[in-house]
Amino acid sequence: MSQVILHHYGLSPFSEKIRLALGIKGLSWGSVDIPPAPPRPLLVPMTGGYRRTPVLQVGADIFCDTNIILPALDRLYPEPTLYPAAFGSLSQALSFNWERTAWIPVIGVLVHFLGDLPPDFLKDRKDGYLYIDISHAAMEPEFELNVQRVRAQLAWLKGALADGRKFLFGDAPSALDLGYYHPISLIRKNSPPAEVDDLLGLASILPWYNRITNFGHGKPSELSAEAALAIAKAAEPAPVTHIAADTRISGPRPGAAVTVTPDDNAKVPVTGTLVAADETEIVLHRHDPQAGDIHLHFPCAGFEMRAA
Ligand SMILES: N[C@@H](CCC(=O)N[C@@H](CS)C(=O)NCC(=O)O)C(=O)O
Repeated sequence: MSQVILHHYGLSPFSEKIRLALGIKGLSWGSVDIPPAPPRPLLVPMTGGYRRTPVLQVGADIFCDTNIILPALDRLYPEPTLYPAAFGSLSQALSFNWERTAWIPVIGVLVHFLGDLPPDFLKDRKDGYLYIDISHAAMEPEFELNVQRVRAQLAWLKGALADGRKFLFGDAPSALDLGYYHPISLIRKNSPPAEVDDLLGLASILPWYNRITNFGHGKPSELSAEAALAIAKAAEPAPVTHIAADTRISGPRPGAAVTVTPDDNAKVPVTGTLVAADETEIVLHRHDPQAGDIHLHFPCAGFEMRAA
């Protein structure tokens, strides 16, 4: 099997979710450091324009969105699992809802502490990613409301951990622990932690938080964007054997030209030929002169597939 390659940047909390998963699984992986904002000219040939971070590459297979990256990692490297049997689906559902609900409030709390970010960065986030102004001036009037919103979500996390358990589903970490962890880490790593702990009432869950921090990131080795692209070009996409039966009775069929677009932000459509889909995953084929034949994998939740 080809080496696992993560295209990411240090400050990206969604990337941290994946780095920690690589740590839990003790994997060696190639680390391609991408800029925090486009242009990313050596990544686009592989992603077809999908613009969010992180992106996971395994040879000529490209996984877009952490909600398909983690299941893919778990399929390729099953031990230890991130989806404990009875709680795998619950983990996916709760993680999706927390990340969606909390993301903008978390950014509101973050910019309260950070102050203003560089104008170019703010413009990129407004025009190409979140479609809102996340400057300090624009977010600050909602600061207290954002604290309420985050605390309301965290109350459930605190409640779930209140009996002193190590992780949400017991003694072993799951994808849900990582999902909850990374937005909290974004705030704690970029503001005075003690102040944030008071503001968000985090004291009781710090042992859980520190346990997750301690997993680390596995064994990354730096890889250039050029080398990653060459690896994709030299590889063939893996046969799609994990999508067993497509029980969908409507929507595009394999072989159809389709677009796949995030439904929340960074709504850049990726065009390709549908290879396979079920109700959890979409696989597209694309051919690019620089990247060769590529399979792109998206989760169904949070993405819209349409006939092209
Ligand atoms: N639902 C996506 C969200 C990813 C996301 O929003 N990532 C941020 C960085 S943490 C991003 O893409 N920012 C804009 C960029 O990097 O271009 C996922 O789970 O992967």
